[in-house]
Amino acid sequence: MKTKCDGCGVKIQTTSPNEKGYIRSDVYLKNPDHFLCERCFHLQHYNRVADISISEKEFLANAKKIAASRALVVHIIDVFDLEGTIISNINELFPNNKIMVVANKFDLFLSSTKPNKILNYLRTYLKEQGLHAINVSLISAKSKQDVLRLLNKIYQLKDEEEVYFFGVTNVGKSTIINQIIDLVESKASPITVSNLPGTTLGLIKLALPEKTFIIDTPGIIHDFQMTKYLDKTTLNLVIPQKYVKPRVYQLNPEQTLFVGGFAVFNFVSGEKSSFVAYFANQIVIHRTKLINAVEFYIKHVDDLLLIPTETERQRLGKMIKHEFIIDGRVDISIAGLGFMSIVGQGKVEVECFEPIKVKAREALIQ
Ligand SMILES: Nc1nc2c(ncn2[C@@H]2O[C@H](COP(=O)(O)OP(=O)(O)OP(=O)(O)O)[C@@H](O)[C@H]2O)c(=O)[nH]1
Ligand SMILES: [Mg+2]
Repeated sequence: MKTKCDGCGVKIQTTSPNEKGYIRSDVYLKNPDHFLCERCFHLQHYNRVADISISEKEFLANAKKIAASRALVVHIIDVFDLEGTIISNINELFPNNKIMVVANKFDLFLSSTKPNKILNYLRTYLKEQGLHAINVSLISAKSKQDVLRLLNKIYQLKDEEEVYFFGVTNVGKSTIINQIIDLVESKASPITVSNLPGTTLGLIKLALPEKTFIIDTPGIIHDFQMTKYLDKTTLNLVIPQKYVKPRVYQLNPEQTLFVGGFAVFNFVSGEKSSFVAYFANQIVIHRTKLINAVEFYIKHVDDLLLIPTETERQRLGKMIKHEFIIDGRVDISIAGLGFMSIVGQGKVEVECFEPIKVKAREALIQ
């Protein structure tokens, strides 16, 4: 008899409806070979969910298990949210494993974006983070061709039967595996996929031809990623599903750009500069005069700026300022949300909620 949910890999139980893995015993007994836990059933059928996720302890326990093997580790990251999704100590977690990095969600960029340029950028970026990978790939889980290319690479690189997909929540691990299930015409049930942090809860093993097993793992939720603090309705607006339209502003000094109610970019002083916003299309970008910015935020945080909601803002806590001196091209990224690409000169102050990582980096899109 199977004891793990097909959708998220959690060990099932029939006694505590509010704990993870719950399934009604009559539902389980009806079809004990193929079933979903209540949480996955709700996610897959009604797009609703109970708030359950894995702890750091469980995440580390999974990592330990992988580290004890010689399996290939495929570290999936989100190319749109590099700062939020790179696990920079991955080599320490897996000192004896081959590590391959896969940057997913390339479809979020304009189709004119050159993959080779992004790949070169990523290689340098990963090195700077102290991350050593035997291969770096750029894909979109939505493209069958990309996933097929990835699968071939995995077969080429792996030494053992088992291959682990590892990464923070929401980078698309399960989506890629579902695409593989489709490509190899496997009879395996599709894995649950959602915008919510912490969708996969246990290890899910997929058998592939030539004695190969891909294992999906639950992602950790970083404290410094915006998505950790948001409810489902907001997450649906904030996690881009389709390509992100770059929004371009020429800013004079003493002007401000609001990124919804999430962040405020104050262009304090300098030369007229270009600000290109790469955030989900549904997030309002609004320009005001710097002198009016505080008043504007207070007045419009719940109507024009709309998100995050008041409850989410309470969770996020107070806002703090980060100061950047710009001279040329630079991106300022907000973990879990997106980035502002700036070309110009001057002083920029970014206000954002205290727990969220706000960082300057070399421009990704040149
Ligand atoms: N645009 C775009 N969205 C993607 C892609 N891959 C995944 N997504 C979306 O990203 C969200 C998260 O996908 P999942 O596959 O559930 O992510 P995960 O890494 O398995 O997350 P956990 O199970 O929580 O660790 C979903 O809304 C997917 O539709 C992609 O290549 N492009
Ligand atoms: Mg998953």
